[in-house]
Amino acid sequence: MTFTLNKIHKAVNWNKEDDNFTQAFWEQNVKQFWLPEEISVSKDLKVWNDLSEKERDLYKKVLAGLTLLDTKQGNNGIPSMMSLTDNLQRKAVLSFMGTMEEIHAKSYSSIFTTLLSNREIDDLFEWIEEEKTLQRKAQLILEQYENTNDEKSLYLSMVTSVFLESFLFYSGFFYPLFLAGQGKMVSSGEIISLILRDESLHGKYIGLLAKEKYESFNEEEKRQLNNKMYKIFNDLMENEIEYTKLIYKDSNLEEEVISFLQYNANRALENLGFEDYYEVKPVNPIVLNGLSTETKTHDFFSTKGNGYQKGIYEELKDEDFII
Ligand code: MN3
Ligand code: MN3
Repeated sequence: MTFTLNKIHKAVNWNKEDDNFTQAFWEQNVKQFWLPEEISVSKDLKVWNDLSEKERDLYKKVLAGLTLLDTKQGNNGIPSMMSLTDNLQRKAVLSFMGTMEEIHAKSYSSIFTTLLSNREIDDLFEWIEEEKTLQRKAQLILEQYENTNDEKSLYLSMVTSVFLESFLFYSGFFYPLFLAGQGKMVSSGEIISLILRDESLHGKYIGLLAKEKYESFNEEEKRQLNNKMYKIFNDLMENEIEYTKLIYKDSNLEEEVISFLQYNANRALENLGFEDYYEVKPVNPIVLNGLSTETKTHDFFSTKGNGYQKGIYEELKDEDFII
């Protein structure tokens, strides 16, 4: 058989460092690996049943919104960035992160299956499809991800990804952190903490890739990209505030969630190398308490942290076999 080789096919070589951060991020990503099956959500059932109807409704809706974001990040966000990334070690880190997005998306389902009836789960997934602010959020993100075809659009997709992971998620994280900070829904809160820790790492890594790419543009290109970035930022924030006001209505938490969003929006801009956009009010200490999970391991290259220990499963008991 004869054939003409039209390009050289390269294999990933981990024996030398392609840059001074990717291998460290690979190691940290792998070290943080976790599965929802390792956390026993059923411990939350008692507290769940004691929550009011409105509290339960809010809780399941924030998780539903997060499910949609993780689905899009795994299916569209990461692949769009991978498609234009030539460096093979970087591609591998992105691929691993994409797998974690699918694990995040699946972990919400493991919470739903423990706390909700099949009927409630079906209704919730229907709500995702019908809620306009949620659909608009997905559309705004996908408009960028699905148009990743050159270096500038790749940069803007990285920007969008950092906004999604370091800022948009936090309207959803707020409530589980708020409850867990008061000792409620602690196991589900543990899952949220693990997701949050992953997103912090992802936001940092993609932020570094974005900053490097940004430096490859000339001043005029940078100016144009800045305008586009702030347009995406403002469109997303406007919609996020509307979404927050809608799902948090009756909770008396709307204003605090919006402050929390602004606080995290500043962190997202920081990951991208930009100044704070908002003067933020202090974050609710109960939520900060839940967040401290993250700050404890903010030096990502330290321990796995928290109450989470990999490989600890609940022992099977006789009653587990009673159907
Ligand atoms: Mn995720
Ligand atoms: Mn992520």
